Amino acid sequence: MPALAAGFTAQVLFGALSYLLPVVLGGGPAAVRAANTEFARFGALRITIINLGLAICLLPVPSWVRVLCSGLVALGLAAFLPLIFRGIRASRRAKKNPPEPVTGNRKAQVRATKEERAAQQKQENRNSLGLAAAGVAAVLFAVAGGVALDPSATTAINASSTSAGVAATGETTRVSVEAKDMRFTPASVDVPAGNRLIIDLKNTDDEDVHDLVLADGHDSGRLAPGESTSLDVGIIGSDIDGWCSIAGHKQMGMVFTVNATGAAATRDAGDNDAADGGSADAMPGMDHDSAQSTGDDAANEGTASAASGLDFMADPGKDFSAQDAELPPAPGGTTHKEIFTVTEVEQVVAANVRQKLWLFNDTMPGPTLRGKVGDVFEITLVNDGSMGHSIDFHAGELAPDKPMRTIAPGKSLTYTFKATHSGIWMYHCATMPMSSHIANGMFGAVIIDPPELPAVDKEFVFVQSEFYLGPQGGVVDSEKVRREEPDAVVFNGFASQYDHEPLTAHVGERVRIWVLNVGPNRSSAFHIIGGQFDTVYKEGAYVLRPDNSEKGASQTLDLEAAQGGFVELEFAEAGHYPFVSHKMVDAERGAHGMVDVSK
Ligand SMILES: [Cu+2]
Repeated sequence: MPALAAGFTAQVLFGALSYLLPVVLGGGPAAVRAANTEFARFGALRITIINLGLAICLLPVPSWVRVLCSGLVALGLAAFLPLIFRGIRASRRAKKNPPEPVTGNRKAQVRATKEERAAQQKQENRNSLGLAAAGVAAVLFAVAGGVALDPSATTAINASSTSAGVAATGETTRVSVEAKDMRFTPASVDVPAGNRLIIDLKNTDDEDVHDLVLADGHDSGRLAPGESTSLDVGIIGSDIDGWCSIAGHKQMGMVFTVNATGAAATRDAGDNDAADGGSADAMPGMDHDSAQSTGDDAANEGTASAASGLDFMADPGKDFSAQDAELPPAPGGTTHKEIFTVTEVEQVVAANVRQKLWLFNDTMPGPTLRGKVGDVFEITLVNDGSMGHSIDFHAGELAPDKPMRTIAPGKSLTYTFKATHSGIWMYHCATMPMSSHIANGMFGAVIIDPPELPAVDKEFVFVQSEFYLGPQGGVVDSEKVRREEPDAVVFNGFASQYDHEPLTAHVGERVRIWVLNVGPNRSSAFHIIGGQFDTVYKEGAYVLRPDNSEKGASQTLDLEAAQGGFVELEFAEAGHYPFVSHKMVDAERGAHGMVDVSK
């Protein structure tokens, strides 16, 4: 800053000198003009270089650019000194040899001189323009040279939003940060305002993918387990919030704070921590605003939720076909081998609503497995996703350590379990945060028939789950999951799908309906309007059998998250029988379907 002030002062001083000196030297108009000609030599070039150079030095430019530009400015100023001597010499020479006296036709001569001067002026203007252009070119050359000397420093220019008004100190703060177990360690860094910050980030997690996104738009990109990168944040002028943008990781507490220390430091605009007198320390679940960064959360933030397009009555279109709810009998054999491939695919989840789901074998719910007590299931899990995933089968009893471990993208594992008990069992991704992984589609059912399960005319299976919609085409909104505010509650992965494509049955047929509630947060109250259940099996036991001595029946199968069972009934007459979760708000947001019963 003092150098800049000196530069401007020198310029003003030299400017004044160039006008005063010729007058002081005297010697008539010719002498003054002669001195002026010398003082103005390369004037446009010098003025352009000095002023443009000084202006660039004022910007938050890389230090090499500042060095080269200030060098140019100094040269421009220094060039005036020899011109002063040349001016004095020219003035003296003009005084010694005064112009010849005026003779002949004075009028004609004056006219000729005027024309000459006009032509001369035109030429001078043209020269000045060329010189000014040369000055601009010289400064641009210095800037390019400065950037070439230190290319990484240009990010400092990008970071001007956070460094605005803070003079660069020329110092660099460098910090090593580890990403592991839903935490950044350390979770914050103190940076003297004006310092450049470089974060050396390493993902030391065994299997999960992480990144670091800052509120000012800096983004490390996704790091696979063991991978590392350096994030040049540029000049730090104020505090910056950061977080891992993999869906749900921020909600798990994976947040990071850059604390700008020193008098010049201010909180980021829009962050009221300081105003509230609260702590600016990183806290799980704190809110961040950013529309610039990338990643799951960023893709969700600043964009309208796809929930605004929800219309449970809307026709899903002629291409729509409902998920097959009919359940085939258990296949023969006692060993069931399956490959479950985790994919991340965009699918329609309600009329006009698309989400990027995380799925087992591209379906929501995942494949329904069925067997008998004592059967062995050998599942190969392949992670074709972009982050860590895993699987947990409630149908097996085993130590979760190895089979339920999270595997990185591209990895696979084999999960073998023996079905020791009957029931309709949930399976789901067990990678943190499970709420988001389940809500985004990673669940399914394993049905183990109770021994002597009577044959029926028709079996259906419904898996109830909740949608917490991100933007159109985006992933689950983990904030809504945390607040337990689902946008839709659905059977078999699509809102109200069996209203659009009703299931069918005949009067007098015995119908068994298996229901699994995977949540992740809400309970279910399965009810068929116009029907009564004479058989209820819930969580491993018959609650009700036909022809019981009490002559009792049941209206609702109540299921907490991760509970399941089945009901049986016969429809009394032909008609349209809606089925719902009798938690009415859920029935009104997608947990609703229809059975068309005919004779
Ligand atoms: Cu998962």
